Amino acid sequence: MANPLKIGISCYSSAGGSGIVATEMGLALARRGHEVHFITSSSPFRVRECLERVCVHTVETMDYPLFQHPPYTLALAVKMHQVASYHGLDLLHVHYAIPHTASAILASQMGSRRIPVVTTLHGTDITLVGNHPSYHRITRFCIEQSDRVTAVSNWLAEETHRTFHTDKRIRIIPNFVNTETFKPGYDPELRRRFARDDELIMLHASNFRPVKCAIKVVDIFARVQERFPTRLLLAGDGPELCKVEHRIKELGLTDRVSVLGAWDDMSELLPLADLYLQPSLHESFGLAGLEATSAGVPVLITDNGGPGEFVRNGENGYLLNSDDLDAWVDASCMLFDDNDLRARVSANARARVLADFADEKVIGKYESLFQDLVTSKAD
Ligand code: GMT
Repeated sequence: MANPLKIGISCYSSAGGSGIVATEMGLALARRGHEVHFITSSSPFRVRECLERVCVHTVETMDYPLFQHPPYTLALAVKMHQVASYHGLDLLHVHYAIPHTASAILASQMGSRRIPVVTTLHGTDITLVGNHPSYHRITRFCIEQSDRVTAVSNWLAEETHRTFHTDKRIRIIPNFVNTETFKPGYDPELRRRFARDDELIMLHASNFRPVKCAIKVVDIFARVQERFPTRLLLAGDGPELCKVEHRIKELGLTDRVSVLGAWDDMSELLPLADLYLQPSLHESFGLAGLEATSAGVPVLITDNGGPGEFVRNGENGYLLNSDDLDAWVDASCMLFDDNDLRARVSANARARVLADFADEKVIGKYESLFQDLVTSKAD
């Protein structure tokens, strides 16, 4: 390692792709010898153990009768500035532009020493929230003011340039996965909790927001299970889950679908699946799909967005139009009909992740970006 850095990381600490990327990256950077300070509303959910060189600083907001909502963005800026000053941080790395970048820019300007700010764009901060009139100008400003901006896919970088009419340089650093944690192989007892040995398993995991189109998963499953003895597992929780449950009942599928709620350890669940489905309207990358791929599970995923940057259609998974349910049913049945094809896609999936998306490789790209930034500021 060239030079150990002191890095402040802010992210959403509940379950969610951006929080997972931020947390796993922070923990990996600490293992590489850097000092990592998470500055978040609560302890990030994957920071389970007490690790050397990792510190969690939680932001407290003060409520007051005049406030409709306590101003978290300001309290976060103050905490960032406090941690940066006391611990001598080299940089602030914020995940998800809204509101983390705004807080970081404020914190950066509060003291006598300007702290460099790196923003990582994850997806909905650009495609669903940042482009809303309430946030568009501030998001553009934040992107422009960041010392470095990264996006998790080429697609997201292009969307950002288009949406914000900016020519700010955006570096692409894709999602990554710990290939030792997410790997093929499962506990047969766990599998038997959900399916008989002669049954196949389809799986979907998400935060059940409208963009994930989880109801389509149920509709696809309903047709596939007419042809193959199959079970469906749904992991995660969110606003659309009650509609999904309603659809399961409407179709008379309650005995064949397990609604699991938030599942803590996806690395034990994913390898149980014979097929993973993610028919989102769009995905900037599709981290859950990448984790499934790493576990050697064939993935059917939306063709709208970044998934095409890790899935080669027909080789290590399938890219499908979210609205074309026939295509999802046909691809599922084709894979269930042909064990050799399924085994080939599964092997290709794992190989592609090992080659290009293993955490060590990708985190090295963030590390180089940080080192270059800190060196350039010291010049
Ligand atoms: O997918 C979500 O709704 C959660 C969101 C987040 O920021 O937590 O995920 C986004 O970031 C992930 C990590 O970079 C990407 O893999 C997901 O594709 C992206 N979600 C969308 O673009 C819808």
